[in-house]
Amino acid sequence: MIRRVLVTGGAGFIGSAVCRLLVARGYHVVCLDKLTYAGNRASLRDAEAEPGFHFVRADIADTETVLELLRNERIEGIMHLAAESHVDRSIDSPAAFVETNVVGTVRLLDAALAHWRTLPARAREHFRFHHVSTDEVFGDLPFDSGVFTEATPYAPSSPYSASKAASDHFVRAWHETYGLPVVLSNCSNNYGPFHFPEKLIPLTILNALEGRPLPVYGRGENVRDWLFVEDHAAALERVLTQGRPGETYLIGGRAEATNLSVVEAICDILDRRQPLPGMVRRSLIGFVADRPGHDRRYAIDPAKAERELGWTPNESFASGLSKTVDWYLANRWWWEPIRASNYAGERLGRVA
Ligand code: NAD
Ligand code: TDX
Repeated sequence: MIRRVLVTGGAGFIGSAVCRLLVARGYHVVCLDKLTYAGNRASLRDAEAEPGFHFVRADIADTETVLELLRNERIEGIMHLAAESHVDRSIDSPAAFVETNVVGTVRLLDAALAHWRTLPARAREHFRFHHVSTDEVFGDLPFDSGVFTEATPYAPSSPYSASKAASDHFVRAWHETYGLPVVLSNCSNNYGPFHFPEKLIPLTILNALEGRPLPVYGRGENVRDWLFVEDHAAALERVLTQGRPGETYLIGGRAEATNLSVVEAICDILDRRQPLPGMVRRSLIGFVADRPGHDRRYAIDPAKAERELGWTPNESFASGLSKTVDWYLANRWWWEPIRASNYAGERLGRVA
């Protein structure tokens, strides 16, 4: 049984949800994070209050430091979430995505393999390297048909998704070539508390709250498949503990929505919670130049995860979105410093 887990990228959006969940379930959690612009110890405030939690600031590419940590902490499972995660930033500066998502993952695999090889036979059998990946590796679906399954061929469109595709391949290669017991999961778009406000949902919530313009790329017709972050974290624990070595699991909430409908829904929730005098927030919506290489539609068939892991989400998109808006309204302490000094909401990812 895995009880001692290293979570990389644990100060990020999904990683912090994973740390909170694992600590609450009694795991010993070591969080390793470089604290890039997207990493934030404030997101770990609750986890840090628990005795079973330990934070280390380090780069996944620092093989020696990671190996020492794996040995000293007697790690039994690695959940690898550290990454550059924003598609628009990958259009502006792709090199950082190769550095962390590809090279960093390979260096982390090296450390994991060196640690795993020194374990006794039984511990080797139970050890897992879990790579947390994205449905974007499968590329672009037509608007009117098709879903991603574990058998869908890789066809990434953006520098971000190309880097995640490459890291998936390296993780699988470490299983096939060296026997490292890996599991992979590819998830659809997450949303929820502690989401960095460069992504569509938190950016829209904060801009709409402040009565600022709401930029919708193209005509807002692109479709994403949304999953509440705590449902994803619960799925990840199951992949780690019940997933079969060498297997991939697709995770998603069967909740497709066009970007325009998501932005409109946020406007309507905020108009009910905090009306702006004399205006409806939908009037803030503006169509702006499209994202280059913008995938039209993502949609996950999560049947394998449901069947083999017994996982289903708790939140519908409507209930999760409403909870998320309420969280941003109640947690200015978390996002006001980010908006003031880290990222104020300017457009990213336009090709000149
Ligand atoms: P995020 O950008 O919020 O967090 C990433 C974290 O990784 C940050 O804390 C950052 O400081 C850390 N990090 C970055 N480079 C590092 C390095 N070299 N060494 C150590 N730490 C480093 O990302 P997120 O949205 O929480 O995504 C987490 C993972 O889940 C990523 O691998 C992403 O590809 C994947 N994923 C995300 C989504 C989504 O909708 N957000 C969906 C599917 C999969
Ligand atoms: O201002 C915006 N206006 C807009 O219309 C922004 C920031 C985005 N969009 C569109 C682009 C996408 O179609 O909204 C959709 C969602 O965009 P993002 O929030 O940037 O997410 P996406 O590109 O879909 O990628 C996310 O989900 C998959 C995460 O950032 C990835 O890390 C994850 O792998």
